[in-house]
Parts: sequence; structure tokens; C-alpha cells
Amino acid sequence: LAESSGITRPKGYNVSFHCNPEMEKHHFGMTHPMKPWRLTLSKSLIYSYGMSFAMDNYLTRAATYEELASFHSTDYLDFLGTVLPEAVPRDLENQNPDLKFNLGGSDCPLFDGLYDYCSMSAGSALDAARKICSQQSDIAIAWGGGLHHAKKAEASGFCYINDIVIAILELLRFYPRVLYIDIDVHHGDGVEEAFFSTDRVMTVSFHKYDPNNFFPGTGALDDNGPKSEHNPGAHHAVNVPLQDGITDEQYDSLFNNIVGRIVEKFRPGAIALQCGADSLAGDRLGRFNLQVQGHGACVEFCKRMNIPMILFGGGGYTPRNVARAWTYETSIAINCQDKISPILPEHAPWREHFRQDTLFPTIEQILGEARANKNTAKKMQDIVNHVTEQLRFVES
Ligand code: VJV
Ligand code: CA
Ligand code: ZN
Repeated sequence: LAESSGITRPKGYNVSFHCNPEMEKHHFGMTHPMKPWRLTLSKSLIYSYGMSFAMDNYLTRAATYEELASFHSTDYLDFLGTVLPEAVPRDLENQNPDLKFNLGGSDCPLFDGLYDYCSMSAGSALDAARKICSQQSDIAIAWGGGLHHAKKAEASGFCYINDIVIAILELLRFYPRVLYIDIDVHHGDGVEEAFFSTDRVMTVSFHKYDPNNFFPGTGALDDNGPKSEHNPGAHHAVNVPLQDGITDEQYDSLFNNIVGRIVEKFRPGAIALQCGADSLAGDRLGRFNLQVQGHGACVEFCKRMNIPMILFGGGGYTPRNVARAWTYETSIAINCQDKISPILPEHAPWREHFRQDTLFPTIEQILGEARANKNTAKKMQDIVNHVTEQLRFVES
């Protein structure tokens, strides 16, 4: 397979792939948007292209309680580890049960094997971080991670354990400064909050921003860290609020401009890139018009900087497009994006899930008609100006 596809190991650097197939078997509930089996679909496409031959593949173990406790409170972990799905009152009388740690509502339901699911996601992310720290990998991929909303003692937005924070804490044992970048359509609030008061982590999130109508409602342009002058974390949170319908061209020019400036000023030793695929056109929850190429261009830009990097998954609610994006991004990591066929492999199991047989469906193929673009050139320029000004306060 590897020979026929022409895919070979990248020269001069190592890519590792970290997954736990047991994680993918969990269910949030029939109609819940989060589908762990999108990971199975993604891997199936990645393997069908023969990409596993160009990477070190690891089946990861679940994170231990102590590893989870590097970020989360033990009260929360103890509850998460013992609470049963039946524990939430489901009677019609009690529409709004008083949820402990925000667990058991419709966004963060209790389901069978919840604690295992969470510790597996964190286990893959942590394994990826350790391979970066030991310099065995230059790029480490953990598509099962990226659950950026989870807080120290609270579940939020389909996220229970913040595998990204746990992985970054591991990176900080080795690297003085880590840059976190988040291209999920939602604001990366949990990661931002966790590193709010340190200057060793800069966070930058690109997201749809509408405080009243889009989750989680935070991440305004001028929310940049603690306001106090004496707090080292001041100015170390960058937020890029966007509106419906942003295109590849606009997004990539903004991404390159902003991330380019941040890297130049902050000089991170490692990058953690959350690749939430709900920023793609046609996502069940998203609002943008990004194509697989535009989403992947962000990964390509980061890779060109030659800084050790972890690629995390995250959101993504139209599984066939999630699989396309994470397959294309895996190909970028191993530098075979120009070698792989844009036609999906003939022998791909699950081929019928993809509707079109291309890795790069057009907006018209995905949506019929593109969503109206509400992002003006002026607003884009205002964002660049604000970030440029903000970076004057970041010490290099
Ligand atoms: O907007 C919200 C919160 C509400 C309360 C709960 N209802 C269901 C929706 C409105 C205010 N939550 C968001 C959470 C988005 C999380 C995104 C996670 C990530 O991609 O950033 C990272 C993995 C939201 N948007 C849409 C839904 N919840 C939603 C939840 C459902 C649902 C349909 C939509 C839960 C269950 C079911 N359908 C059956
Ligand atoms: Ca984001
Ligand atoms: Zn999201």
C-alpha cells in the first residue's frame, strides 16, 4: 500500500500519531452533535491513503487520575469517576435540574464509560506532549484531543477534561514558552482561562463571536488577559472575533499575519494547535465558509515555522468533512499533501459516508449556496491593528 501510494517518511523529521480506538466507541446520545466515531472515520481515511507508513503510530493508554489532577480539581474528578448516567433526574417536572459541575445537561450528558472516554482523550494528548518533550517527534498528532472548553472543576460545551491544558503543562516542563492556537469555530475559553496569569503561554483563538447568540460568548477582541499591570499574563491572550461566512482567503491572510507576528515576538519553543473542524463550511454547528484547503493552510503555515508542534482535534459535527480535514492535515504533517490523490481511495471502507468522492468538495458541493459573508475588509484590518498594538506589550 505504502509503495503504491508513493507515501514515504518525511525527510529529516518525525511525525507521530496517537490514538485510542476504545475512545471512539463511546456515545453521547443518538442526536447529540458530538460523534466520537468521526475519529474512526478519519483514521479509516488516513490509513486508506497509506499515511500510517510515514508516521510512528502509538496506541495510547488512558491518563491516570494523577495526570488528570495536574489541572483538574480532585472534587470534580472524584465526582466524574463515580457519577452514573441514571443520577440525573429526568422527570418533566424538573426541567432544569441543579447540575453538579455542569454535568448531566444536554451539552455535557452523562453516558456509559464517560470517565474512560475522558481519560483516553487526555492520555493521547499527554502521550503526544511527551514525544515532543523527548524530541522523538517533531509533530505529534492527537485527533482525539482538543476539548478546549473544560474548566478546572466544570464540564462545558461537550468537554469534560481539558486534555490541551494537561498536554501544555507537560510541554512547560521542557519548554520555557508555549504558543496555543485554536481554529475551532468556538472560542478556546478553557485553555485561555487556565493560562490567564502566566506569560509562559500565549493563547490565540479564531472564532465566531456573538456574545448573545453563539457559544460560549467570550473572546472579544479586547479580552487580552488580566487587566492588572502587575500580572505576568497581561496581554498574553489574543482573540480574533469573526462573523458568519468567512472565506479561505480572508481567514488564511488573517491567520498568517497574526500568527506570524506572534511567533516573531513571543518565540515559542513549542506550538499546540487545536484543529477543530467545525470551522469548515457545512458544519452542523459552525457558521464559516472554510474549505478543507483553507483549514489545512493554517497547519501548513505553522509547520513551515519549524517549531515542535502538537496537532489536536476538537469540534467538528459533519463527520465526513471532519475526516477530510484531519486526513489532509495529517498529509501536510508528513509532507505528502502534493502526492496524495484528491480522489478518495477506491478501497476506503466507509466510502459511502463521503457523498462526493473528492477530498476537496467545493462550497457548492457542500452547501448548494455559500453562506453570506459578514466579515468586512475594515473589520479584518481593525483586528490586525489591535493585535499589532497588543504585541507591543509582550516582552520578547
Ligand atoms: O449553546 C450552547 C448552550 C445552550 C444550552 C444547551 N442547549 C442544548 C443549547 C444551547 C446554551 N451550547 C453549545 C455548545 C457548543 C460546544 C462546542 C464544542 C467545541 O466544538 O468547541 C469543542 C469540542 C451548543 N451548540 C449547539 C448545541 N450546544 C447543541 C447541543 C445538543 C443538541 C443540539 C445542539 C445537545 C443534545 C442534543 N442536541 C440532542
Ligand atoms: Ca477557536
Ligand atoms: Zn467548536
